[in-house]
Amino acid sequence: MKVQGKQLLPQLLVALWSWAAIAQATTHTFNWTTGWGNYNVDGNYERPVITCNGEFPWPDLKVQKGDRIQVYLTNGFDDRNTSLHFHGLFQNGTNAMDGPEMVTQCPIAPGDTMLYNFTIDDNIGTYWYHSHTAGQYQDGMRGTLVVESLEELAFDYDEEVVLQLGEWYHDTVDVLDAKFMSVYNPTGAEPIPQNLIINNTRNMTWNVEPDTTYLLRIVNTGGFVSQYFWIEDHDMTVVEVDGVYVEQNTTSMIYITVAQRYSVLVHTKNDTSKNYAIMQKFDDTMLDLIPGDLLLNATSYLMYDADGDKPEQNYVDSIDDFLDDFYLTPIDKVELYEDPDYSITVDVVMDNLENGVNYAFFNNITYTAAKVPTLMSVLSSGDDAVNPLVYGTNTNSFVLKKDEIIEIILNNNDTGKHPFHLHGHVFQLVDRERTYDDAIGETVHPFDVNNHNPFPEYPMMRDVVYVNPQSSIVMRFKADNPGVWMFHCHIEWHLKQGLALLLIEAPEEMQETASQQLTDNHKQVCQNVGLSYEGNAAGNSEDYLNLAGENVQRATIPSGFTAKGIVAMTFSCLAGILGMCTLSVYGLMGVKKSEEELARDLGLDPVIVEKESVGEANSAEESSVTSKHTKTTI
Ligand SMILES: *[C@@H]1O[C@H](CO)[C@@H](O)[C@H](O)[C@H]1NC(C)=O
Ligand SMILES: *[C@@H]1O[C@H](CO)[C@@H](O)[C@H](O)[C@H]1NC(C)=O
Ligand SMILES: *[C@@H]1O[C@H](CO)[C@@H](O)[C@H](O)[C@H]1NC(C)=O
Ligand SMILES: *[C@@H]1O[C@H](CO)[C@@H](O)[C@H](O)[C@H]1NC(C)=O
Ligand SMILES: *[C@@H]1O[C@H](CO)[C@@H](O)[C@H](O)[C@H]1NC(C)=O
Ligand SMILES: *[C@@H]1O[C@H](CO)[C@@H](O)[C@H](O)[C@H]1NC(C)=O
Ligand SMILES: *[C@@H]1O[C@H](CO)[C@@H](O)[C@H](O)[C@H]1NC(C)=O
Ligand SMILES: *[C@@H]1O[C@H](CO)[C@@H](O)[C@H](O)[C@H]1NC(C)=O
Ligand SMILES: *[C@@H]1O[C@H](CO)[C@@H](O)[C@H](O)[C@H]1NC(C)=O
Ligand SMILES: *[C@@H]1O[C@H](CO)[C@@H](O)[C@H](O)[C@H]1NC(C)=O
Ligand SMILES: *[C@@H]1O[C@H](CO)[C@@H](O)[C@H](O)[C@H]1NC(C)=O
Ligand SMILES: [Cu+2]
Repeated sequence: MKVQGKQLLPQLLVALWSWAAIAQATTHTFNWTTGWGNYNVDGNYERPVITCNGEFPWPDLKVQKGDRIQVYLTNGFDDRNTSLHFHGLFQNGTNAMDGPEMVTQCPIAPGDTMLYNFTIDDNIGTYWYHSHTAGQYQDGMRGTLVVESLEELAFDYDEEVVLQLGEWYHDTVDVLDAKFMSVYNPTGAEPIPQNLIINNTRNMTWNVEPDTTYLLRIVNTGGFVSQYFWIEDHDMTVVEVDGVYVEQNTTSMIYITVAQRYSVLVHTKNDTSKNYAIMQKFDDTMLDLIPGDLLLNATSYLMYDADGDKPEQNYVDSIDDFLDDFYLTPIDKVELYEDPDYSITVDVVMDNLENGVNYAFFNNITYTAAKVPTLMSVLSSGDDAVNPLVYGTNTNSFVLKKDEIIEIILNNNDTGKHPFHLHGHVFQLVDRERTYDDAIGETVHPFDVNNHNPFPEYPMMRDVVYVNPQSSIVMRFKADNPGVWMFHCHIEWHLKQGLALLLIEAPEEMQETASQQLTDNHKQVCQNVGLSYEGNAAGNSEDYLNLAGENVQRATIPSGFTAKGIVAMTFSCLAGILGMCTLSVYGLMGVKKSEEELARDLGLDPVIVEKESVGEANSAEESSVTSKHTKTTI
């Protein structure tokens, strides 16, 4: 191709720029040790939180694209394992650095140190990091990560400010978890947080300059509830979601699920005489109960005049006017991936197993971690690596071929919203159907290939999307990143309940790639926690197709006794004859009686039990408490 004179200069500049970008790549090394400290985060209660080198909050990181990060993470706890995941980073060629325990690594034992060592080559924008073990990030083990780039952005701003949103509990996850995953909580009602927090505090003040454009990088590092976010009388122009730059879209309100990120431009006024409210509001449809003293709206302060009055809470006419991220267009305009090579359909169901505890299922499987981290099964299984059986029958593993277009059709049979996250990729959200509301008698609407919303020409891309109640979403992505990638609900309670599956992407290529091999440190972490780094899901390194002894989920409840029955009966106990009934439910699990037999033993008619329970739900509502699950499951 002939290069015209006037094109030469830009080309030279690009060449110079790439040289500069490479020359400036930096290695950032951190030594982080976990621990506990007492902090009063919301200003209402001091409680133990997870610290980094004795401090809280954890550091906010800012790096350049191309930089290397080396984190020496030392487990400073004396009674629990840990791990670290950098949310949204593709870890292209370094799957072992992704973090989820028993997926890409062994849990880090107390006293042990793991080195997370990777470069950030394919990501720009707003990210975060967090423990991927046992809900630890809800106790504070999380921070933000901004990846900047020398490449020119499609927008201008004067100043960049990070804003971390979340919800906060007064109890630690251990305490909440014991009550949550329990026969006494048969509906799987999630613990209700005490407050919404912002930048790890409440009632925050943000002093701003007039006539200034701020790039606000908003990150929801919470573990449960989505939030509405708005600033009184100030528009926000969305320019990035989850590391994907988008065509500008101006709105007065955003809706942000846990783990999502939004970068917005906010231009301040010239007039500095008035201060304005920064508002967060719980999406209270996600709460099973709304305690009378729970503040659904949290107010912070946008201060033009630091000495002026703090604004009152701001009310808006409707919270339905938030920007629907489905309609955003990535700046890169990646066309709809048509005709997927492999389509996976999963139904989300919440149900009880034999122990009476409520679990979450993709189809009929509640994710149950293998005995060997799944990545290590990939690397050690040779030709068998392409056989999903190697990864166990209870891990929901799907083997993907290199560069295929993958589609995930997710039907949500549950009455709640769920924010789903895929590791290692951003995906196109090609459809999100509306809510089907059980309160008005609507039932589950699985995705219908012959009757759905039109797919966009340039679909929205991001790494966390929510699905509406009793509805569906369809996602597509290209399998261009060999690795074992977890796809899961980012509500930590639901992840604990097993709402996860694994995508084993191009396993053969992983075996052949030098950068995908385990480091000595990686193996050491396994040895120190007493796990093997070879073998199939059952830990068998002789016969990779023999799964004898693998971890499996609890048995299903005895036939004749439906989950609905457990819920009805336990609920009626909670409402009335407390001790006796819960004991009876416990008893049943061992005895394996039918629903009818149990009812007879209890001197109850199951039909009557159900009717009574509905009555309880209604009367509960009247006393200012609403209950989503009891209304729908009975
Ligand atoms: C991290 O700790 C190691 C060993 O204690 C030490 O050699 C190193 O200098 C520390 N690095 C940083 C960046 O603090
Ligand atoms: C925020 O304000 C509430 C209500 O005045 C107060 O109870 C709480 O302690 C404050 N929290 C912080 C962190 O300032
Ligand atoms: C840490 O992980 C190991 C290996 O999976 C496990 O045996 C041990 O129970 C875990 N420790 C705790 C406290 O959960
Ligand atoms: C991190 O990985 C790079 C690339 O493999 C390697 O050169 C470097 O030595 C590693 N860092 C440490 C501290 O081992
Ligand atoms: C929130 O915290 C981050 C990190 O500490 C800080 O850089 C930022 O300025 C804070 N945001 C506001 C609005 O104060
Ligand atoms: C704000 O002030 C700047 C500089 O003083 C001026 O250029 C701009 O037009 C003003 N904007 C508005 C909305 O009045
Ligand atoms: C919270 O904000 C919404 C939206 O402005 C408003 O409708 C609602 O009344 C507020 N709730 C409380 C308890 O102030
Ligand atoms: C902005 O979002 C709205 C939906 O909230 C959508 O209708 C519109 O097409 C979007 N515009 C752009 C430029 O993305
Ligand atoms: C989800 O609901 C649909 C519609 O009722 C039903 O056909 C499907 O079997 C359900 N899926 C599961 C796993 O129960
Ligand atoms: C799920 O259902 C399939 C097909 O019915 C069956 O083969 C499989 O064993 C079931 N898995 C579990 C964990 O129950
Ligand atoms: C991973 O890197 C390869 C090139 O080495 C590239 O083709 C692919 O698109 C990358 N994948 C992601 C998810 O960035
Ligand atoms: Cu969920």
